[in-house]
Amino acid sequence: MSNDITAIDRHARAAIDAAANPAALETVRVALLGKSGEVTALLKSLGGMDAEARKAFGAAVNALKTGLTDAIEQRRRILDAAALDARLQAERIDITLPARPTPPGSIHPISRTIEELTALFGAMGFGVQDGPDIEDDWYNFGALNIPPHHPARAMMDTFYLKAAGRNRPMVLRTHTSPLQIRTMLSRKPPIRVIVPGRTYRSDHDATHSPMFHQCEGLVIDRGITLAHLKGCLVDFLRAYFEIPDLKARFRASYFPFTEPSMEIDIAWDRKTGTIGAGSDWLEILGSGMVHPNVLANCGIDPREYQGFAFGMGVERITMLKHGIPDLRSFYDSDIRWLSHYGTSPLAPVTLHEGNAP
Ligand code: 2NL
Repeated sequence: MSNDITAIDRHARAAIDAAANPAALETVRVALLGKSGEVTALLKSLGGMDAEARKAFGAAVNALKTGLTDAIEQRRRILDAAALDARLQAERIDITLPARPTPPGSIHPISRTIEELTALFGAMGFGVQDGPDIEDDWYNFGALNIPPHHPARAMMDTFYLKAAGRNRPMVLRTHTSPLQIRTMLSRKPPIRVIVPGRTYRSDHDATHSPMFHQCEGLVIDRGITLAHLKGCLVDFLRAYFEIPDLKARFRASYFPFTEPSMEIDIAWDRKTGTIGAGSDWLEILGSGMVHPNVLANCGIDPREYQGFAFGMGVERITMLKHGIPDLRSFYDSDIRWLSHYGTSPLAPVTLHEGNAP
């Protein structure tokens, strides 16, 4: 009988080593240790033996069983690792494959101008503020010293929205000023911010769009004067238009939220269209010293703090810089127009010239 065991052990181990894959190994395991397996049959035969024989033979059969179980387990680990290796090889992804070419995109001129304004004013210490397009009419009009009878408040100029649970309507902001109000209410001076963004007026023709973009700016500190306003805005215009000796003039004007108020014009030549010099003038910026009422409305004491503010149309300064003739083309999404006037997303904004070459 012990010869049997040695023989079974030998051929069983040969069969285990010969199993080429987990399924073949399982077949070998069932043939040895399954319900009607060879080793199982030996174990069953123990029942018919006398106690003496059973003791010696039983120990040998159990040792055989344990030895083969271990051998099968060891073989299974080798086969599983080989199977995993084979799968990893087969499923390997070649990450060196070059990407499929995509058509080049470009930055919309409005976005590009806003990037330039951010860089140019950023270099002068201004941060950028944004906020909601739908405003409370106090932030859009009241806080700005715009009286109730002012024409800007009329239905023909402003989009009003019914708002659930409010007795006053909301408005689509008609300028970006409400964000400067919010800035003054939420921060202590010194304040230096620009607010570029979408604005809305009930107006639509060749030179007006119901949605357009403005960029306003605000500086509040002790001892701010008109000289700061002039220096800051002339520097800005020369950098933006890339004309170091650009001629500008300040012309008295009126806004409810500034006192005194000025329009800033830049020189140009009506005949040649050149900007920066010439005997004609282009209106480009509105500006002024922040009205004491506006400061007081925002909890800032006008006897302690002064400031200047300005506003410009983003479409307008973009049209002038790039010679874009029609306002409506900004919103047409014409891919040919976009690839002509758009800027490469990889071209960095530089401080002295706005656009890199
Ligand atoms: C224009 C004129 C301007 C301002 C905007 C402003 C904002 C606050 C206080 C005082 Cl919170 N002023 N903004 C001031 C002067 C002119 O814009 O022609 N925009 C296109």
